[in-house]
Amino acid sequence: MTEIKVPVVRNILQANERLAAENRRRFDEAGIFVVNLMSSPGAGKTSLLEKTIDALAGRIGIAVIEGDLQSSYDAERIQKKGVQAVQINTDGGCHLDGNMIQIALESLDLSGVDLLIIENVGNLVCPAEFNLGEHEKIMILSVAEGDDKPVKYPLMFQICSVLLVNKIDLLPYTDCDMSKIRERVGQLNARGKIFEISCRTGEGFAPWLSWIEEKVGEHRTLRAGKQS
Ligand SMILES: Nc1nc2c(ncn2[C@@H]2O[C@H](COP(=O)(O)OP(=O)(O)OP(=O)(O)O)[C@@H](O)[C@H]2O)c(=O)[nH]1
Ligand SMILES: [Mg+2]
Repeated sequence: MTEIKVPVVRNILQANERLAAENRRRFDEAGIFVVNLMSSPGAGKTSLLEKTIDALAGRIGIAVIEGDLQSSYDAERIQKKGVQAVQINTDGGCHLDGNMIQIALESLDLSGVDLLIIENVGNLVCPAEFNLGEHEKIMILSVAEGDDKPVKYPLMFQICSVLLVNKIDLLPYTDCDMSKIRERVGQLNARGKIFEISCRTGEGFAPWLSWIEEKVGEHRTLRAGKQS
C-alpha cells in the first residue's frame, strides 16, 4: 500500500508546485504583493482583513480570495468593505491549492490591485503543504488556542515569515504565556516576525500595517522598474 500511496502524494504536490509557479509569475508580472493567510478556524483571519482594509483603503488597492469548505460569509464580509472578493468553496477540502487560485483569479480584475490576500481554509495542518504562488506565508494564532501550538503543529510555524498573535485583549482570561510562544516559535523559525495584536481593540496594529505597506512598496517599485 505505502509503495502506491507515497508516489501519488508526491505527484499531487509536484503538480501543485507547477501551478503555484505559474501563479507567481502572473503576480510578479503585475507587481502585486500576494499573501497566503493561514490559521486554525476562528483565529481571526477575516477580522484581520477587515481591520487591515479599513486602515489601508484609499492608499493601497486590495483584493481578497476567500477559502472555506462552504458558504460565502467571509467574501460577503470583505465585499461590505468595498473590496473585490471571490469565494472558493472547497466542498470538504481542507486547504486551497494552486489550481483553485487560478480559477479564482478569473473572477478578479487585478488592474489597480497592489495587494492580494488569500484567506486559506481554517486548518493548521494541510495548508502548510500547498504553495499557492504567494510571496509570503502568514499565520494567525489566537491566544485562546494555547501556547503549545508551535510544539504540536511545527510545520506551519516554520514556513511562515510572520506570526500574528491575535486576541491579546483576551490574555487576562487565558493561561496563554506569550513568552512561551515567542520562545517556541523562535526555536522553529528564528527569522520570523511576531506581531501581538487585537482585531477587537486595534492594539498592536501599527507595526503590522507598516510591515505590509513596506512589502507593497517593494513590489510597486519592481512594477515601476518593469514599466520604465
Ligand atoms: N475578543 C476578540 N475576538 C476576536 C478577535 N479577533 C477576532 N475575534 C472574534 O473571533 C471570531 C472569529 O473571527 P474570524 O475573523 O471570523 O475568524 P476566521 O479565522 O476568519 O475564521 P474562519 O474563516 O471560520 O476560519 C469572531 O467572533 C470575531 O469577532 C480579537 O482580537 N479579540
Ligand atoms: Mg474567515
